[in-house]
Amino acid sequence: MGNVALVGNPNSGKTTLFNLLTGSNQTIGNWPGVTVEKKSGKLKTNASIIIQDLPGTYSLSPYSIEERVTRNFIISQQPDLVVDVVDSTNLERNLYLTLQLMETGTPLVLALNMMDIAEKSGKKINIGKLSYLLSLKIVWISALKKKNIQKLEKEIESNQAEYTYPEYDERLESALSMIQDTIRSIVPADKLRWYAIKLFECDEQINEELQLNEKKKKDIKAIIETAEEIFGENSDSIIVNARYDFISKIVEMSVISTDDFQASLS
Ligand code: GDP
Ligand code: K
Ligand code: MG
Repeated sequence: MGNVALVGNPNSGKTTLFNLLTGSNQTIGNWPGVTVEKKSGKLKTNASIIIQDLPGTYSLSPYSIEERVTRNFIISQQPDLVVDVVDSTNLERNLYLTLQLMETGTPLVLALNMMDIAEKSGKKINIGKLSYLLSLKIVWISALKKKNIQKLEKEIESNQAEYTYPEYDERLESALSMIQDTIRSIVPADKLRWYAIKLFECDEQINEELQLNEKKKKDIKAIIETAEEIFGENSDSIIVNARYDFISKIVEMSVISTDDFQASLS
């Protein structure tokens, strides 16, 4: 176990956390072929673990350089662990990336950052419940105030980061499972769901990478068209909405607004 990547939305606190975890022990350069900064360093408490500070991103689409660097790193370098740095004051938006990370199948731990100010935003997060509903290990931290960082370091070293995939609308799941059957023989088993979702979204980069034969392309196109007819929207909207539905359900169950609580007491 040696290669750990910090991933998260811009301004979620990745670099602050990276500096805490690595101290002055850092290498700074550029990602190959692009002018995006590449920072790596050894974990202070265990020099056999290399931490990468990946570019901030809201999504794993192939549209921006940051998105491409981050997703290509996760898919082709296969880090031993991804630490998803989440801004807890902006939970819904940040969890949108979390779900996409889970779709890749990468080992994943959630670092729930900015907990020093989360409650000031009028919300209380039930971390145990959120962790259960996402089936992910969650460690709350404050990178700025250096709170609970040791717990996160222990979590990184123990690397128990398995989870079950988020399940979306059953009509979408059935389309995804048909696409999985079509590509089962040509992609790694642990990346089957990632490739099925990307093909369903008609992701250009993945289509080029897989170079499917005409028969498979035609079968997948038919699966997508059927789903689009059932849902009455295009395939990438189907996925986007499925993620947001999933997120709003679990946030509803695990976050209470302290403003409401105050109101009900008075
Ligand atoms: P990055 O874009 O993900 O690398 O985020 P940065 O590490 O650059 O942090 C963005 C801003 O959030 C900076 O102003 C940090 O000082 C601040 N920040 C990071 N972690 C925390 C935290 O736990 N609590 C608070 N209140 N601010 C934080
Ligand atoms: K920043
Ligand atoms: Mg940064």
